[in-house]
Order: sequence, then structure tokens, then C-alpha cells
Amino acid sequence: MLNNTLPMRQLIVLLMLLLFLNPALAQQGSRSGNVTYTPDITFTLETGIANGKMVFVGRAGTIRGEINPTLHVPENSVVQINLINGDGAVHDIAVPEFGVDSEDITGKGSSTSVVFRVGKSGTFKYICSLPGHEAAGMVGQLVVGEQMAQSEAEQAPVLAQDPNEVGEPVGKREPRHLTVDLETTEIKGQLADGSTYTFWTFNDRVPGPFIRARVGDTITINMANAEDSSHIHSIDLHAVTGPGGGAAATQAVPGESKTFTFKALQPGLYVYHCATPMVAQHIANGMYGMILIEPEGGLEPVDKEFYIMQGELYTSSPHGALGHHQFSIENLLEERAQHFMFNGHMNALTKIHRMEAEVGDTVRIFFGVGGPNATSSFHVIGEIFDKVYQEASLTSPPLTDVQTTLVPAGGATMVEFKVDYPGQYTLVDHALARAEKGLVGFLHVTGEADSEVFQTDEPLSGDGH
Ligand SMILES: [Cu+2]
Repeated sequence: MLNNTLPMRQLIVLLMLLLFLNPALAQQGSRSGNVTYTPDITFTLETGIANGKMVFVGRAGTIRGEINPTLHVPENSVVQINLINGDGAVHDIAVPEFGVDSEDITGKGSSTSVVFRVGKSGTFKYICSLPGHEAAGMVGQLVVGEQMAQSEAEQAPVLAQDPNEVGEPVGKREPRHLTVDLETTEIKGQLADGSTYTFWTFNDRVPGPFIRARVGDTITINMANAEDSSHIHSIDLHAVTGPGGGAAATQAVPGESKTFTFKALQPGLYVYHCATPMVAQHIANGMYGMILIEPEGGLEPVDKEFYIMQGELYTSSPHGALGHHQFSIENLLEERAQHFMFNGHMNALTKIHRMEAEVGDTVRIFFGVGGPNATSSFHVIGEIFDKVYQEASLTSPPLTDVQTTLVPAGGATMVEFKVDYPGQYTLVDHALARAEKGLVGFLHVTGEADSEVFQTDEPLSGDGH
């Protein structure tokens, strides 16, 4: 027995060693090519017949349903094209300019893909390289580079919500019945200069409209999902007491309208969002906003009010890439955001919309996090919050003299501060890597500089000086 056991042990150790070494060997092998290709952008095409011609049809994303779609890609990006055989004939996908030619695919449902780097800008063709197929209609354009992408992005609508759109304060009025009409839409809009994203919205804005009511109001929400939507949408308002915050009653297929009515039982500043699976995707794509339920008698009047929401986007191309950014489910699930933004656009609060106040004004910011995942460390550079209504509780006494306040995903805060000195004040999430991914806003303060508050030897550049 003993004699048998020893060699067995040695054998096991040897086997384990081999297992241990093997992956290392394999890894070394794959490193022999000095580039690891992970695509920056992916397209899926399907072969088919349209108007009596052989064609490629876009399968997903913005090219879905398009015949021989033009594929826009940033310069020097790694592109993946998947091809699915939709008609049963023999086909392939080739981009001759980049020496790309896939294997042939035969039989309906078979597929292949090619991955390549586009090393130069310009307009190139992609084709099926089987004899006669290009002539029969299987040809489309691959557009590489900035200028095309930029001019195309400029034509896309700006969906960034105006932070000045805060509605009418309720004042001292009695409770009443209000009706709010919302439409859910899916539109390709500007993400930054030279880039676009297909946002999902309430009323074509990110965030959706600021809804303002008072405690005791009865509110009817009419939610219509646009005819040309591709997905079911809904709304869950955190101000609602009832099933799903409204989501149970509002799941609407494209072209459908849903309605429900609720009573605002508790004051507060509440987030609303789409609550249709995958909820995180619907929220990331822009389906969030806020509803303010003012206490009886209304909030204290202030000089300036602003409506700001933070969100993050998960795309297959990196922050800063030009052209159309596509949603990446992998990055969403890994919580690896490529972009962070206030009010639905990289430039929403820096170039597109202007937030202004005068020295001596009291400023109130309704600040919420759509998310879907990141918590905000909300901060205004060069200012101190006089009051923070923590977690947007309007019935608790506010914190006073606060530098940075935490705002959870799906939560909000209300902050107030008097502006004492002119200049450009920068709004950030103090997790400052996010500023590098687009999360910046400006508050412009004009008026007289009081040297008791602040003084320098040399004049400052910027607003109000
Ligand atoms: Cu939705």
C-alpha cells in the first residue's frame, strides 16, 4: 500500500504543476502578436434581400433596420463587424482598404465577425466579396474620422435640460389637482462636441421636466410612450405612495398611453425614473428627473433656483471619442462609466445653458442623482453651502456650513447659499476623476467685488472682474 501511494502523490503533484504552468504557456503564446484587440465599436449586420437586391441590414443600435448602413467610426479605433446570414446564401464581409476579409458563411443563422483597426480617416467601402455580390447590392460605407462625425453630431438635437427650468413656486395656495403629461422617447442627441448618443428621455430632455407640487396635491400622471420607441417604458416617482411608485400602472409599449393618480402625502425633493427592465439601462440612457413636493406654505423664497441632475453613461467607446457612442451592457454591469454628466450633456452647464446670479443673491440648487450607480460628492468650488437639506428632507432642520454633501443614487439634496463675491464657481462631484469624464458645471456670479471677502495682488481673469 505504502509503495503504491508515494508514486501516486508524485504523479498528482506533477499533474498540478502541469496545470499550473499551462495557462502561463498559453498566455505567452497569445502575447506574441503585440496588440490585443478589444473593439472600441461594434456593428452587427445581417444579409438579406431588399427591393430585389442582395443587401446588408443593420441588426442593432442606431443602424437597426437600415439597408447597407453607413458605419461611422472614430479614427484609429478598433472596429468589430459581426455578420449574420439571414438569407441562406453564401456570403462574407470584407473591407478591402484595410485588408479585412472574413470566412464565408453558409446557411441561415450562421455568423462570423471581423475585428480590425482603422488606421486612417476617410470613406471606405465594406462589401460581400463573393463574385457578383457587390454588384448585386452588397456594399456600404465605412466612414472613419473626425470631420464627418463632427458635422453629423452638430446636426443632432441638444437634449440637455435647462437648469433654469424650475417651474413656479407653489407659494401659499391650497392643495389642488394637477395633471402632468409625459412622453417617453428614444432619440439620438448630442453627447459632447462631435459625438452623439441615443438617449431615452421623458419629454425629450435629460433629465426630464422638473415637476413642482405641494403636499396634499392630487397628481395625475399621463405617460405616453412614443410611437417610434423600440422599448417599453414606465415611470416610478419616489414621491408616490403606491405599487412601484407608479411603475406597476405605467408599463407602456410603443404607441401606448398609461395613467394613474396619486396624492402627495409627504413633502420632499424626489427622483423619478423609468422602471422597466433592465432598469439600470433605462436610467443610464437618461430616463430620470425630479418632482418637488413643497411643504404647506411653500419653500422660503430665494433669488435663484436651479435644477441639476447627475448621471453616468456606459459606452463601448471611451470618453472623448468622436462619432456615435453605443451603449455597453458589459460596462454597465461592471459599473465602469465612460462619461459623467450634469443635465444630459458634457457641456450642459458650461457652454449650452448658463447659470447666473448676482452678488448678494441667495441661490438654491435642487440637486439629484439619476445615476444609475454612482453616488455624488456634490461640491461647489469656492463656495460653502449655508444650508444643506440632507437627503432632500425638507421637514428636518438643515445642516449649516457644509463643504461637500453626499447624494445617493436615486436620491437628492437641496442646498442654499448666498453668493458673496463675483466669479465663476465650478460645480463638481468631488470624486474628481469624474470631472475628467465630463462632470463640470459653472455658476457665473456678477457684481461688486468686496475686498473684505477676498483679495489678490493681481486682477483675476474670468467673470465679474
Ligand atoms: Cu424606459
